[in-house]
This record gives sequence, C-alpha cells and structure tokens, in this order.
Amino acid sequence: MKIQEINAMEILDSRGNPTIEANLWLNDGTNARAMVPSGASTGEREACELRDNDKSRFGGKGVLKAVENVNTTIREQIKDRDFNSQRELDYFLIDLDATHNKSKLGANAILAVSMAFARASSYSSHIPLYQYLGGSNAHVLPVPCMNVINGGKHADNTVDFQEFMIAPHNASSFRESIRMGVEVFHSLKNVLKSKGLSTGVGDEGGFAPDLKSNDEAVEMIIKGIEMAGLKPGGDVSICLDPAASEMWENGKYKLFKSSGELLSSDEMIDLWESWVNKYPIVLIEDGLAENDWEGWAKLNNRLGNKIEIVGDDIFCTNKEILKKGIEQNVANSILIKLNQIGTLTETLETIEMAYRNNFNCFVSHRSGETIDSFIADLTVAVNAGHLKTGSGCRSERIEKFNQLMRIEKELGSAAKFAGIKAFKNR
Ligand code: 2PG
Ligand code: MG
Repeated sequence: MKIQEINAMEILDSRGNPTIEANLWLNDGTNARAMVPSGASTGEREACELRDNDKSRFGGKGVLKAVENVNTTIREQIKDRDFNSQRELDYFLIDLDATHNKSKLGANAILAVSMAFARASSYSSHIPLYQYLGGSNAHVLPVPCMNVINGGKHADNTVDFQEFMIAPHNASSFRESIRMGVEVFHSLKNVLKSKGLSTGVGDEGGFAPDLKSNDEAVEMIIKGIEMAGLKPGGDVSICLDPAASEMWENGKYKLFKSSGELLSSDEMIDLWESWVNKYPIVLIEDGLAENDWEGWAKLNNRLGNKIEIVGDDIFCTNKEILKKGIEQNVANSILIKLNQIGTLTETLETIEMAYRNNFNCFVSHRSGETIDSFIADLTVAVNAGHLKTGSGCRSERIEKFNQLMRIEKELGSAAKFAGIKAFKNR
C-alpha cells in the first residue's frame, strides 16, 4: 500500500487542550483520519507527548511542533512509499524518530500516523477495523467498566481515588450490559441528589461529589446498583483505579484530598484487602505507585488469586517493562493505552506478550479524549473482554460504546459478550 498524502492539524481534546489529528490518503484514494488522546495522571515512563511549551499559546500545551513533524519530516519520508504492513510502517517511524521514548518526533505525532494508516488500510481492504486488526476470530464484546465516580486528578472534589467503576457483567449482550450500566449511572445520580450532593461530572463523565470518605464512594455506587433493581456482585461488580502514583510521596501514600493521612505501602495493601473483603470488587488498577515495585509484588501475592490486579502507570503499555513485571510477578493484568507507547504495532506486541504469559489486557481511553473510537475496535480485535472508556455521559466516551454496539450488531450471531469471565479469577 502506497501512502499518497498525509497531513496533520492541531485540534482540541475533551478538556479543551490541543491534540493532534492526522489525515492520510492511500494511492487508491482511500482517506482516513485519526485523533490522539492525552492523559492527566501519566506514568513516568510513557512515550513522549510532544508539546510546544510556548506559554503564549494554550498555556504551553500547543502541539504545533508535533503537527509540523508530521507535515514535514514524516511526510517527506513516507509519502509515495510502499508499506506492506502496519508493522513495516510503524517500525519505519520508530527508526525515523530513533529515540527510546519518541521524543524527537513526538509519540503523539507518530501515533496519529500509525492509527490513520491502520484505519485507511481497513477501509481500502473493505474489512472493518476490528477485523483488520484482529482477524476473523475477533468476536468478543467487552464488559464496559464505567467510571461513575471521578476523583483524584480527574475532579476537583474531596475523593482521593481517581476512578470508581461499575462492571455490568451479568448480561446476555454488550447492548444489554450498557443499558444496565447507564441505568445504574442514572440511579446513582438520584442517590446523590437525594443526599444533597453534587451531580456535576469530572473529566471522564463520572459524578464528582465531595464525599466524607473514599469508602462513601463505593457505598453510594452499591446503593445506585440496588436502586436500579440489580444485584451488587451478582449483576454488577466494582472496579477501581485509585491511580496511586499520584498519592506517592517520600515512600508513603498521602490521601491528599480527604484526610491528609499518610499510609505505608503495607497499609495500602491492607486497605485494598479489606475493601475486597467488604465490597464486590473484581479489579484494582494501580492500587500502588509505579515506583513501589516491592509493594506491587506483595499486593499481587495477597490479592492476585482473588481479583484482577492491573498495572497501568507501572507498565505504560511497554513490553520491556511488562517483561520485568512478569518476571517479578507484580500483577496479573496490564492496562492498554496506545499513546503510552506510541504505535499500534508496539501496542499489539505488548498485548501478545501479556496473553502468552497468562496476563489479561484491559483496554483504556485517556482522561483527555476525542470522538475517535479506535479503542472500541482494538478491544474486539484482541478479544480483551473488558475496557474502560468513561461513564454514562459525554460523547467522547459514549462514542466508543456506540461503536461497540455497531460492532456487536455487525458480528451478529458470531458476537460473544465476555461477561464475568472477562476478569481474572472469575
Ligand atoms: C488512567 C487514565 C484513564 P489518564 O489513569 O487509567 O482513565 O487516566 O488518562 O489521566 O492517565
Ligand atoms: Mg490508570
């Protein structure tokens, strides 16, 4: 496939921050575009998101350099060149950048091209993106883990932990599970309203009330599930992403938004164990900080045979770091975010390594998103069984759910909803 033309421009993400969109044409005339998301609670070892740091524009967050890199350096090298596969293009871009973290061209610039090429190739071959990426065995529709209460860095409230998610797993289809999830979202709104709490939402579309404690967030959600006529645990379980790296200070965890209390790594592990015993929790992501590897090994030893222990900031979708994590037995699942590593091919390599080592893959959006629904197709392509991409509102999140409903419809009787088995140890 020959790339006929490529260009990029600066657009805005869901937080009103600049991000990059690439438009790519193949020589058969096929055109596709892709938009890159952006995180707030980022891992230290993520690939470089190139920003202008020109304080006179968007507070330094402009991405004109990344755009320029696509429109000049990358364009000059890939225009009119034949690429036989995604892998060939992605490794060409990796070599062109030639840094370990894509800091020369920017992972945002490279990923925009990588995703646009994949989408254009799928259009050109008349194969839906999920099948183009995953082959004819792509058929599993994921449990949507919906982030119904936002805290941490994603909301200006008193809740320390970043994400409280519901997993509506006891459904016969994705469509039914989304209905259940959204009904819980609406009944949670009523629960909060009835207590005089705010029903404004945070970055990912979950409610962001000021609560007395972190426990209260889970208790509100359990009420919301019951008020929707569903059974906590039986129908809808709970997943957490406390994003603990954000709380890590001088070897301790600081509950910085509520009590200011300092917890040791062991005390955090005790906290998670008590929560798992108390609440219908099936998954904890980033329960500890990315640099607390010793703690991670203990946590996985304590809870890794009961629930899914997902590494996000600690692995950064990076297969070298994942390899170390597998050797040191620190988790049993990995969060998958394309822009943490910067190409589709490397993302697929990380997923393959995870599966070969009996790890689960949990596909994820970023807190700064666009309407690009690429991750919906990716989730089905790799039969990941679960993803997190927001709550029951905000179109940049809902678009992924809508795309998954389209895919489910298109797959027809071949579609299989993952259900509770999507989670480790279930
Ligand atoms: C996370 C993500 C997505 P961010 O921590 O898992 O929910 O947040 O994009 O801000 O890193
Ligand atoms: Mg996370």
